[in-house]
Amino acid sequence: MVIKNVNLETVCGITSKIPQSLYMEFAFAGRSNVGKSSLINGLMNRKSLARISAQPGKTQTINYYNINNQCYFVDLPGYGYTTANVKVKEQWGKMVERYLHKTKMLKAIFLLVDIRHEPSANDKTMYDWIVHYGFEPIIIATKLDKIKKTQVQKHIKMIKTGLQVKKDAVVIPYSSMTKEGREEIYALLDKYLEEEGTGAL
Ligand SMILES: Nc1nc2c(ncn2[C@@H]2O[C@H](COP(=O)(O)OP(=O)(O)O)[C@@H](O)[C@H]2O)c(=O)[nH]1
Ligand SMILES: [Mg+2]
Repeated sequence: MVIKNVNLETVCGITSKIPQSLYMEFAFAGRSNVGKSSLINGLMNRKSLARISAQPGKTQTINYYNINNQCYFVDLPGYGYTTANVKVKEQWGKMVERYLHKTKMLKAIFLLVDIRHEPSANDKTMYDWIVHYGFEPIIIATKLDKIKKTQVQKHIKMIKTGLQVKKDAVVIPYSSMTKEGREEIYALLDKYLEEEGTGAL
């Protein structure tokens, strides 16, 4: 996968119209601070195009990164971590639901969860929404470098159980520090692009 050109093309606010893209979209979802911007930067090979925020929950926009005029990475707004009873009325919920409802070019969704923790109620809700809209999310277990190698399988199992994923669901452990897991994600993206006849990145 060769990423030559990346460009933050569209930023959608709460009232903006969801754009109808010319190219296939790959969306990234997850709670604030899970490492979404870090993953997107890592995939784009840019240090800080997608902002890495010290203040969780600040980004309430949907950001479209044009990749090589071949596809988009869509950075969805992050949700809170601790809310026990999720109210779909929350801003992020509205935006994410509207996106899932309106987009026509979405090919796959990556759902990020922290490899250290059991998925939260919000993670589960997000997972269920994605399934409801007809997608089987690709789970990225972030911050792989924060746990011991011997603990990885146990934590992946915990995430699968917490989200009640299908048996053959894909969970890719990833670290933005070491970039472990990146090749696996590139391979998936290339597979989708080739399926559509777009050609690998
Ligand atoms: N150790 C470690 N820290 C990470 C990793 N990914 C993100 N972080 C840190 O977690 C914080 C939140 O990351 P960010 O990408 O802004 O999360 P976002 O809110 O989901 O976009 C930042 O301080 C990052 O440096 C990772 O894989 N390993
Ligand atoms: Mg972010």
